[in-house]
Amino acid sequence: MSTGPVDPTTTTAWTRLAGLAAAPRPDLRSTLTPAWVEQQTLVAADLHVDLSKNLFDDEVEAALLALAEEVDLHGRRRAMFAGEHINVTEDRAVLHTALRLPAGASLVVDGHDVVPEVHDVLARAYDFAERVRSGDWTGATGRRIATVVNIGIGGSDLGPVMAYEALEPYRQEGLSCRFISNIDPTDAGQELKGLDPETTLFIVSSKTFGTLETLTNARLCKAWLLERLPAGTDPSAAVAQHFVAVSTALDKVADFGIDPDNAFGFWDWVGGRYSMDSAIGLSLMVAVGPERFTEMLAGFHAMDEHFRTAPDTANVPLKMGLLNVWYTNFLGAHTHAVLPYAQFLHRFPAYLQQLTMESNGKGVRWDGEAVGYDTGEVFWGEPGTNGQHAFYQLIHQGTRLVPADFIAFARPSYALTDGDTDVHELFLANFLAQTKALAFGRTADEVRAEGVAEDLVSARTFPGNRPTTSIMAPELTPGVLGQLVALYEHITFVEGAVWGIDSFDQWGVELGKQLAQELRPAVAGDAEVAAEQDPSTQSLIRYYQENRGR
Ligand code: G6Q
Repeated sequence: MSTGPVDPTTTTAWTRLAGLAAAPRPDLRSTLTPAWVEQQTLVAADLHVDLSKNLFDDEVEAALLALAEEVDLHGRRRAMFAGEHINVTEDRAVLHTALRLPAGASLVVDGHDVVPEVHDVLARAYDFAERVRSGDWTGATGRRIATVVNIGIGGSDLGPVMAYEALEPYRQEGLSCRFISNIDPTDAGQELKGLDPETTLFIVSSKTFGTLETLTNARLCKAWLLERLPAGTDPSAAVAQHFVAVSTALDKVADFGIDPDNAFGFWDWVGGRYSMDSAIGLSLMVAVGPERFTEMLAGFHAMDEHFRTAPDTANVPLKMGLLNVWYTNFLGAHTHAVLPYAQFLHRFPAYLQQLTMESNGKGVRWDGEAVGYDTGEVFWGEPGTNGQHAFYQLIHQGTRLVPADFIAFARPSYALTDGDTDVHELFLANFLAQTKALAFGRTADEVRAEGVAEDLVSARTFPGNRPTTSIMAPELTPGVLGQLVALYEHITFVEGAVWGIDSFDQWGVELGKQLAQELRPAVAGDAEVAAEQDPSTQSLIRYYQENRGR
C-alpha cells in the first residue's frame, strides 16, 4: 500500500487545475460538438454515460487524470481490491468488492481466501430465502410468512429499503417487506400496524449487534410478537421461528435468543454503508429471490471490473469522481444533485447521502493531518419530474453551481398510456428537456424574440452552462441496480483518494451516540444529571418535561 497520503494541493496538477479554473472558460454552447459528445459518451457495463454536458475540456481532463496519478489513486485502487488495510483508522481491509466476486474466484486476505466464505453465507441465506418464499419456513403456529420486517439502521437499512423499492416488479406476490429503523417509536408503531404476528418474520440486521436503535426496536418487536401470538405459544419457539439475524457478532445474536443456525454472518471488512450486497440484503433476497439477487451481484461485479480495468479516459467512476473534485475544489460547488427519472429509485438519493457523505465528510487526512481544502459535497435529490416542480428553479436560475446526475431508462417499469400518449415518452422528454435547458439556457435575445416585455426579460433569462451527467440504461433490472450502486461506491472512493481521507470510517457519528447515553437519565427526570448540562440543553429538557406532563 502507498505510504502516507499526498496533500493534493502540493501537486503540479492541482496548480494547473487552479489556473484552468481561473482562466475564462468556454461555454457549453460552444464546447458541445458532435466529436466531444462522442468522446465523452462512455459505456460501463449496461450503463450509457454521457459526460459531455460537464464543464470541462481536454485540458481539464488531462490535468484531472494527472492529479489522480500524483496522488497515486491507481495504487490505492489496487490496494483496495487486494484487501490491504486501507481503512487505516480502524485497521481494516475494505472489501465490499469481494462480496460480489463469482464463486470459484479467489482473494486471499490476511492469510485466507475470503471468497469461499462469502459464497457459503450466500448459499445459506439463499436457502433460507427460498424456504420463506416457498412457505416451507413457517411461523410458530405453522402459518406461512407474509411479511418480513427488517430491523436495522444506517447501512443496515438504507440499502435494503432502497433496493426493495427499486426492484418492485421483481418481488414475489403475497410476500412483502417493511423496514423499521428509527428509534422514534412512531416508526415501529406505524410499520407494525395491521401486521399479523403469526405470519410476520423479523430480521434483525446489525453488523455490531450493539446499535441502540436496532436493539431497542428488536426488543420492542419481540414484546409485540410475544404479547400477540396465541396463548400457550412457547416464547423461545416463537423467537426461533419469527426472528433471524444478520450480524458479524454472532455471540451477541445468541444472547438475544436467536438460534445461531438462523444467523447470517459477514465480516469486519464490509463497511455498513457498503453492505447491502452482503447478508444485510436478506430481506431483499426474500422479496426478489436468490436468482435476482445473484443478477444484482453480477451487476456490482461488472462495474467493479470496469473500474478496475478500464483505461482512465474511458473509466466512468474515475472520471465522474474527478469531475466532482473539479467542481468542489476548483469551481466552488458545495452540493451535488442526483435526479433519477425513475419513480422506483425514489430512495436512491437518500441511500447515496449515506454512501457519499458518511464516507467523504472528513476534515483530516488518513494520517491525521487537517485538510486545507473542501471535501465531501452534500448529495441530495428527488425523482424527476417531482423535483422539477420544486427545487429545479435554484439549479436553473440560482446563484449556486449544482452539478447534477440524471438517471433514466429506455424501457419503463410500467408501460402505460393516457389514451394517446406513451407516458414514459413524455417522462423522458422531460429528462432531456431539463439537461438541455441547464446546458444551453435561454439568452435575453431569445427571450425578447418570444415577445416577452422588456421589464420581464432578465427574470425569464436562463444563464445555462450548468453541468449535468446523463446516465441511461435499457431498464431498471437487478443487474443495472447493482451497477448503479457500485458506480457511486467507486466515485466516492475516487474522491476520497484524491482528498487523502479515510472514506471507510465514520467517527463523526460517535459523539452524538455517546452523549445520548449520558443524557438519557436527564430526559427521564434525573435532576442532578440535568443540572450538569449546558443552559440550552437544560432549558430544552425543562420544556420537554413541562409539555410531557412529567
Ligand atoms: C455505515 C455506518 C452506520 C451503520 C449503522 C448501523 O457505514 O457504520 O450507518 O451501518 O450505525 O450499525 P450496525 O449495523 O452495527 O447496527
